[in-house]
Amino acid sequence: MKLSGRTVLITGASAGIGAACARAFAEEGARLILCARRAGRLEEAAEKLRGAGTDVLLLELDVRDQAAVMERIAGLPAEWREIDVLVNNAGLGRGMDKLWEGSPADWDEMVDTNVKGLLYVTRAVVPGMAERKRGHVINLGSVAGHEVYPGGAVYCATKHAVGAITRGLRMDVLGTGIRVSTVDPGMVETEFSVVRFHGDEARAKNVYRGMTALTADDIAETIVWVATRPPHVCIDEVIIKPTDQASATLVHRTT
Ligand code: NDP
Ligand code: 8X3
Repeated sequence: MKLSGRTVLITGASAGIGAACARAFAEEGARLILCARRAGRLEEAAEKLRGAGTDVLLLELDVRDQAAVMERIAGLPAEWREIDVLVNNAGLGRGMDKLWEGSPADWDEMVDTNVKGLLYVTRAVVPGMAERKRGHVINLGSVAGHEVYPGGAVYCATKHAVGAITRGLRMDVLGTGIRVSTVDPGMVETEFSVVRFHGDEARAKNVYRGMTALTADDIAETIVWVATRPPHVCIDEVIIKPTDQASATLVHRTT
């Protein structure tokens, strides 16, 4: 399917995979609604994209805020309301403590963002797709939605939930023409680990020590591939890992 002139809403577009998706969809000629909390970051990205001729609308939004999600998406300017592709990417890991020593505040943040935030945005966007009988929801799952690893119980639970929501939505929209996909990466070097370790850059860097991680652009390229299949083709699920990673915990390192 050609994306030229299509409207794509990307959550978590201020960094990492979401920002790379913005660049990749722009290259396909899409119009972009970029959503995140950090308006300054979005503005910087938008300036570059607009300079290259892309039509961009910024949506400063915390996906955990149900009322704001509903109001802001319902209140989009008329020319931006027909969303063709929704990339549900906003998400995070917080902490890697053993479950019984973990922080409930970290759990809330992960569940509220990765699960409830994704649900709110989906609830706000999909009715329009159903009316128009076309659209594509692409969720960011993870290998953490297929496996569980020590210190990752809650993050993995949220990504298992994303898998269940993806499969359930796929069933619920059957017959509407809407496609639903999940792209599930292994290790991608973004700000993810810095956020997970509450800003500890050294600990974050160590996650990717001696191995070649995926880049945000690798994932964006995959997401654009998923979105550009012919309308009768739905890629339900893609699992993509670095060659150096065989499972969530089995990683080949040279140092
Ligand atoms: P980054 O930390 O680099 O980017 C996360 C993005 O999510 C930022 O733009 C951030 O924007 C946004 N975000 C976080 N919380 C909210 C919120 N409450 N409301 C709106 N936006 C929010 O991480 P990645 O790019 O790596 O992660 C993107 C997705 O990919 C996540 O769902 C993650 O779980 C998933 N993933 C990542 C992997 C990895 O190894 N990096 C592997 C597998 C999956 P802001 O702070 O400005 O709001
Ligand atoms: C992020 C990848 O392996 O840290 O979803 O869970 S991992």
